[in-house]
Amino acid sequence: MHTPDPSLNLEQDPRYVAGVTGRESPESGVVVSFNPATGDPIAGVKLDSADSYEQTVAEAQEAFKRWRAVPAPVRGEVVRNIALEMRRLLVPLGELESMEVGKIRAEGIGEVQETIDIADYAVGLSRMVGGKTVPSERPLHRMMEQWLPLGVIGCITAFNFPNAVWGWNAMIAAICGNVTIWKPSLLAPLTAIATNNIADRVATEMGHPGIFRLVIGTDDEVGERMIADKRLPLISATGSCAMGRHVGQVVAGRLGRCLLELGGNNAVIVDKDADLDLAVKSTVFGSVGTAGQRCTTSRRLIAHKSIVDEMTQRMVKAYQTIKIGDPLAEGTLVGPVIGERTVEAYQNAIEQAKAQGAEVLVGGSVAKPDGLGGTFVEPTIIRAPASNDLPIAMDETFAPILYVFTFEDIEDAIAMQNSVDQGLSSAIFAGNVNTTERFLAVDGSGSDCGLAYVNLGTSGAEIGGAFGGEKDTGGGREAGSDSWKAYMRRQTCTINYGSELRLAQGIRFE
Ligand code: UN1
Repeated sequence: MHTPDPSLNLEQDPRYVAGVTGRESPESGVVVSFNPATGDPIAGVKLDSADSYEQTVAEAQEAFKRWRAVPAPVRGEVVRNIALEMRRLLVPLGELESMEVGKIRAEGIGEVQETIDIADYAVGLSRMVGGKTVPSERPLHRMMEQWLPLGVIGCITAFNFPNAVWGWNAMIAAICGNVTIWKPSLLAPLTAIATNNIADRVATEMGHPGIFRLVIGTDDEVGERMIADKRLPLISATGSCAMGRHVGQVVAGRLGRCLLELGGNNAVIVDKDADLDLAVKSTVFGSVGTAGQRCTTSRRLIAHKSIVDEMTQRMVKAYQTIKIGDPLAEGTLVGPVIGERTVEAYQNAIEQAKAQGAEVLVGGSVAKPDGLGGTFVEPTIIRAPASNDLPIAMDETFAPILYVFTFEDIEDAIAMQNSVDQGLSSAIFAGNVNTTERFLAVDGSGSDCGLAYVNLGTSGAEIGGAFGGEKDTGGGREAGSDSWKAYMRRQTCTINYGSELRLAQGIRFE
């Protein structure tokens, strides 16, 4: 069980076992977190068992009974203080993330900022999550909706956003009156412990212990139990499409609620009249940021035939100047990928692309910058054959590979953009309003994604909008807009304040 920990001092925490090798071992009951830049173990973390999971859920149910009785704006006050504490610890927490998952310092800190942003948003929301009054067809009757806390929420997160995705869920869930049980990726347990401890410590100090819970366990021991657990009315899960398909089926089997945020295969369309400076800068960030390991990473560039050569040459030039290396060092733009399996997937995708007639324009190899022993790969641009036929580009390879396609007619570009199974993020760079509006067409015939950008890249969403996507991306929406509704249950209330029985639909029963 992960008891509240008032300290961020890793060495003093008895849960860390020094000198353990191997990633996760149910036998020893330990998972080891590695620094992907050096390949060195940082610390071992004790795994939760089926028993400790049970205990966590039982305690969470008790905490829920207390927490739901707290008025929503008072819950907001707790979240406000969590945001203040996250601000105070912004840099060390961001740096811990850099060390554990390899994202560069600016992106590690930026991710914690994203949690602060959603917490601020949730504070405002804590005074707004109300329902509406609906006109009743009957005299002396009132109909209204109210939104009620849902219960204990299960939140499963991936390694690549080990802080903010929890924030999107837990901060909103908290103001809605829920308790969150978080199962983080076993590749990022330290960031999860630090993050959850901050929230739990602040809430506990304010008299509300047990609102933010953590279970760190294997999929078999904890994950499967969690998704099948009827006591968790909502499972919010972020990860691969394969994982989401399994979670979705298990949760649907018990008629629970799912919020899925799964893979993306995001394209950038660049039209003939686009501002190429802007398109190049945005697409470089979109494709190599977080070493290509965002669900919103730009994976396909679909460029008009009149500018495709210039666009790709400029991209290649930019890629040649990108500094790969220690994610915590000044000037590094690309850190390591998370581990060997990603390196293998990267190499395999490049081999397949070549076999399918594509050409590697830049990158394509494993890198060993600054003598570091970690898992680094070169950001890669691959030009599809003139036929645009490149089956490997239909897959999401979670690594910095950008495939380039060519179009003549914007209709073909949109069809190409929509031709993949996933539907998370999409972008267009164009100078003509007719083209950009075509991409956003209100009849739904434009981009089929949950996120659509004009003259911006595919990654880097703000928290104020709803985040998520369609098709194999899973259909869930998190963060802003009305995503809070997923964390509450709606009750339609009808009140007769007269003294006669009046039946709806004019039915007489006398
Ligand atoms: C993810 O990769 O799972 O839009 C989340 C973005 C970030 C969130 C990414 N704000 O790129």
